[in-house]
Amino acid sequence: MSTSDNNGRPPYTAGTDYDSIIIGAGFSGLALLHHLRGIGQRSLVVDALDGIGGTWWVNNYPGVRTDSEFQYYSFSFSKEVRDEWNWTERYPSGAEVREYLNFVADRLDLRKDIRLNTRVAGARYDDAANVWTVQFEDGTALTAKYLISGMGVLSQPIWPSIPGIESFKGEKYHTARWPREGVALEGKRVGIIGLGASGIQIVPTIAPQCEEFFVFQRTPNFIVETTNDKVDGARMAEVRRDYDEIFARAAAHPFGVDMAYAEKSALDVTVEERDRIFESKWNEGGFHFANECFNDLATNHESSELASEFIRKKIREIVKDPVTAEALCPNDYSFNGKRVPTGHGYYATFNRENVHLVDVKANQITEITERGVTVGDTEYELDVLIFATGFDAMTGTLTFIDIVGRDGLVLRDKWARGIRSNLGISVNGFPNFFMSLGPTTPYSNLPVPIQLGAQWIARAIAFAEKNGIERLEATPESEEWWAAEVERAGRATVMYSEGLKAKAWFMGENVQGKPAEFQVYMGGGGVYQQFCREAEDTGYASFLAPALAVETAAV
Ligand code: N01
Repeated sequence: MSTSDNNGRPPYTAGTDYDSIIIGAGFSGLALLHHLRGIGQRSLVVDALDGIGGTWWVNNYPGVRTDSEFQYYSFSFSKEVRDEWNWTERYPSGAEVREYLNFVADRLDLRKDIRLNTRVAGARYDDAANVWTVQFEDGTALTAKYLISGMGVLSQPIWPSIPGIESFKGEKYHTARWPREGVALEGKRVGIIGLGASGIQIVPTIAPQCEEFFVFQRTPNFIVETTNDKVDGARMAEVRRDYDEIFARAAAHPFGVDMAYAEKSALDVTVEERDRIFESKWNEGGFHFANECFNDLATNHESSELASEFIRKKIREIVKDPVTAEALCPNDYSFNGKRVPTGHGYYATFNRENVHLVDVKANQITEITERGVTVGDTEYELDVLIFATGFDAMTGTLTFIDIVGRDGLVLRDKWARGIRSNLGISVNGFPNFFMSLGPTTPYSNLPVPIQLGAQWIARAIAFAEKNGIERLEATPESEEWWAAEVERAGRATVMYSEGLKAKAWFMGENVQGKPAEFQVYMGGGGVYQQFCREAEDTGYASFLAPALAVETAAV
């Protein structure tokens, strides 16, 4: 039941501290807070960190920057923010994205409803009262009718289980927990384990500072290099003028980017034409290569392999030592088998004399000692050891804490049998619990589904409040439908077989013991948004769990 207080403030849910509690003060939390305010909700954002920015606050390792171009790596909903914020680089640095998010928080006056340094221990739903109690690690608790996760998709870091990891006496860092004050690397022997999107950004950035730099590589990535041009006033003005169109195109695009659609298969052109197209998109850099060369690099194995061979050729051209070049070439899986990172001089870094690639695929790391890393008979002595070993993606933050729904059902236990949700937004057994970027939301440039998801959740809650619907909760049928669609769409791509071979995080394969299943929706952002619109158009029928469907049918 909603009431309003007598100070002219928006309505609030009687008997609770807030209407909604949002966990996470990154892109998701800010968008959710803004849009929930817009429908009159009294909301609180809580975050364990000591600053605003979520993933961009905590991943402050050297070289961190977006893999997406600035014009679609931001919100489109606020005219004030759009008019006043100036991006300075084609691929903004992590520091600039952090500043942007703080600017958003200030400009939209969000800060007063954000509580930092507040770590959630768990949350429990009380069915009789229809209230969520959020328990904090300091022993305090708050209640709300709605609980919304904006905890991020790649936020639960993984430290590998290498024997002796605790014994290392030098400095040890994870890229996702990099010290805010920075790390002095000059004159030091440095090692890095992990070469996904995080590792490949830090490697070229710190290589000039290290005395000796040992890069321990288990699985090489296909990396598409790029250039990072400055964004001037004229370019900003152009983007500002077209912002709505840019966002709309990104929202319709399978991967949430504003890019052209390739019309041809890589198999339908001559060898010369194929090379010309690959070359031109390689020169445009970053995600342009994966998205704009051909229409089947994500769906046809032969085409994906042709792209793989083109990148292998580039690696051999850039890296002077042929043995190192060969070791950097992925041969066990093909292009798109791992999330393809955008490089900033990664391959050329291996031409530096102080940089040594150590192939730990065949000859694995046997242990970490107090002095360094042992591979076979060789011990590499190090002063600093960096882990860029990734995350328990998509589900990790949600299963790390106890989220307890109806009848004591724990989300972690429910998902141990396989991820189930309706559109990655709502879970049966967890009424009035929503997820921004929940597992099985699109594999995408993320600010786009974050904004659209926050707007969708706000409209759903507004609809429920207006129509006296007390609980929004995925129906069991919708969960089975969505799980089947996620599986169908995923298996239609090369990401399925190649992702399994490459042990990609999007298959859950990077975490020991995690069942192999799609963690994201591979059917495309535009298709996903269409499903979300359909759910809305049917009065959220698939979010009204059976007992309630009857009760609300007359609304
Ligand atoms: O993590 P990853 P990430 N011995 O899981 C290695 C997003 N992101 O943090 O492949 C040796 O990709 C592991 O090796 P292998 C983006 O979506 C975005 O880099 O399992 N190596 C792999 O090389 C990205 O995809 C941005 O053989 C071990 C690495 O650790 C996602 O986050 C920037 C090992 C983990 O790579 C994750 O990226 C950063 C071991 N025992 C991240 N254990 C931007 O957009 C693990 N590895 C800018």
